[in-house]
Amino acid sequence: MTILLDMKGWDPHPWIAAIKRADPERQVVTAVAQENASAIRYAWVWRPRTGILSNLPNLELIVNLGAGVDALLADATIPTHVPIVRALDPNITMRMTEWIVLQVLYHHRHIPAYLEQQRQRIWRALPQPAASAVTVGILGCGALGTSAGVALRHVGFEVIGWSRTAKEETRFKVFAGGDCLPSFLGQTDILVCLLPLTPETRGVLSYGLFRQLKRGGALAGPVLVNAGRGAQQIDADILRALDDGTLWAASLDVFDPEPLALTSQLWAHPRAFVTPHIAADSEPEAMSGYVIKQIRRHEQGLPLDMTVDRGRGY
Ligand code: NDP
Ligand code: OXD
Repeated sequence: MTILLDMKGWDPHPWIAAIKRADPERQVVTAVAQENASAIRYAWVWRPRTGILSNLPNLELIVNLGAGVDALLADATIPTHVPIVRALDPNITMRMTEWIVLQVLYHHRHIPAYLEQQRQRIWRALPQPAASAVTVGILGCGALGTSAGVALRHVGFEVIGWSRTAKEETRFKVFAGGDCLPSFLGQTDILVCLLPLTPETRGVLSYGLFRQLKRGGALAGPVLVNAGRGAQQIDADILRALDDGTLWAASLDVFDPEPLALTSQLWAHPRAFVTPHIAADSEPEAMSGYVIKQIRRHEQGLPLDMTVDRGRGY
């Protein structure tokens, strides 16, 4: 019942230690060799090396150690008969909710302007609308979008969402499908993107979309918050929209490619706020405990949470 751990850009040691604490009997390897290939039953991966999962004869489950599976599914060699689950534990969900609420409040409460005023020793109150006068529209109402939306409602914002399929029960109004997108955008003051990256969502955050956001709302203009994936946004369109007033401000955690190029004008734009893909990090201790529980469920023949639908791409 060996676990293969393969993570691009992450130190495996805290993960190995956390797995050992959660399940001391479990063997963990970080490379595939002739003598261990047949013992590997589980692969825990984050952006795995291309081809590493292709020759494991007894692989039963692939665990993606983050919410987004775009990098994993981009590897055409991953075995098609092995189920994939996303390791989406409450820890990562709450981290994302923190980041989204922080960004929405950052713009709503004029933090960039007050930081500038503080630097200049200016004591001046800016007009402050109530949260209830502002509508946050969330693109992608899955696990993360729903959690963030519920938290924003508690703070007092109006919240609406957009998803691919219609929902029977939702905690806030959710528009479904492309036909409803204009009506969703036309009501949105602050646009939050928590979509997975798929062929349909690539490049969705474009100038044409920004122009459909609500005008004349309680804020100085529409705001974009993106923590989905960088390839969903067209950076040149964001800069153009910020410069001509189509967007008032933007908070961006994801870029394509990452890290964001040193030459990008987004770094220095006065109304762009950039973070280095840290909205919701996967934390080894919390996530290993969660994944080990999933594996035990699998070993007892019980259904798994958060299985990935390869056809949909998320
Ligand atoms: P889920 O799979 O739970 O939810 C995805 C949502 O997007 C669903 O509501 C889905 O609709 C909707 N959706 C997908 N495709 C479309 C489409 N073409 N049109 C309209 N709606 C669509 O994902 P999560 O909430 O768990 O995660 C979302 C993304 O957040 C991840 O894929 C990842 O890219 C990103 N992320 C970023 C992190 C960071 O640190 N910046 C950390 C973690 C995740 P439906 O409900 O109908 O299926
Ligand atoms: C994720 C991420 O998808 O951190 O979990 O981007």
